[in-house]
Amino acid sequence: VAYALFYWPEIQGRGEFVRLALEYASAAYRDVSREDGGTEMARLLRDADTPAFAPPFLRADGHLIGQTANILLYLGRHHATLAPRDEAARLWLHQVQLTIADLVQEVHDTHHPVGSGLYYEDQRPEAVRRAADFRAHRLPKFFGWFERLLAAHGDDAWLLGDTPSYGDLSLFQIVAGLRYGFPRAMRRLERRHRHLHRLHDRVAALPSIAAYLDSPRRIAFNQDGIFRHYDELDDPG
Ligand SMILES: N[C@@H](CCC(=O)N[C@@H](CS)C(=O)NCC(=O)O)C(=O)O
Repeated sequence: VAYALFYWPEIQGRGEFVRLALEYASAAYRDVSREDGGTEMARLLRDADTPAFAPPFLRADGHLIGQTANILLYLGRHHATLAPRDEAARLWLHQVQLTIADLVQEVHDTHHPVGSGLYYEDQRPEAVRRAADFRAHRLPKFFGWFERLLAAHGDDAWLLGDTPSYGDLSLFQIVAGLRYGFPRAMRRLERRHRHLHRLHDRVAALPSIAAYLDSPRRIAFNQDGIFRHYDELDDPG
């Protein structure tokens, strides 16, 4: 097996952006913590020469690579299906991916605005305020930007134009996660970002992705992940 992915075994989380890329590339990989419950991941976080600060991280060809966008940059270099060869296009894709990582952090902060180590129930009033601002200002700003990038290539194009890249897979995951977490806000936004919403459905229909989503390897969204559904954080019903 070429790759070993280390990530929390019970959630999609940030690891899902890597899983989607590995699945789309039809790469052989082990999702190690789902086999051993996290023992080896804990050991590597403690003892590795280049320890990740936090999962996900990937072991590949003697490297131990952390940071989701960094892992995707690496995979893109080794799988032509995931990223273009051209340096300018690769850097642009990486830039988009880093921006997706910023959005993921802001999604996380809607339910944990005060402290990641605190229970949601202990920061609920702050979460309600943070989520309202996220829905009103931040989410439309990120989505407006993604929509502009997609629309620039016309209908039924991909982020970089003619062929999908790991960036499209990540945008799929963003839309899927936010539909789970903020169903009412997402319905409100759908008409304004039709390329982005259609991209979600087109990625879900890619044969290798469709097969993955249908398999037991795809963990269901749940209330321990980054995308969570708390009704009071969504648009008022
Ligand atoms: N910027 C990093 C963030 C990694 C991260 O925050 N991982 C979470 C799980 S999704 C974690 O385990 N965090 C533990 C911590 O920050 O102490 C990435 O994109 O990979």
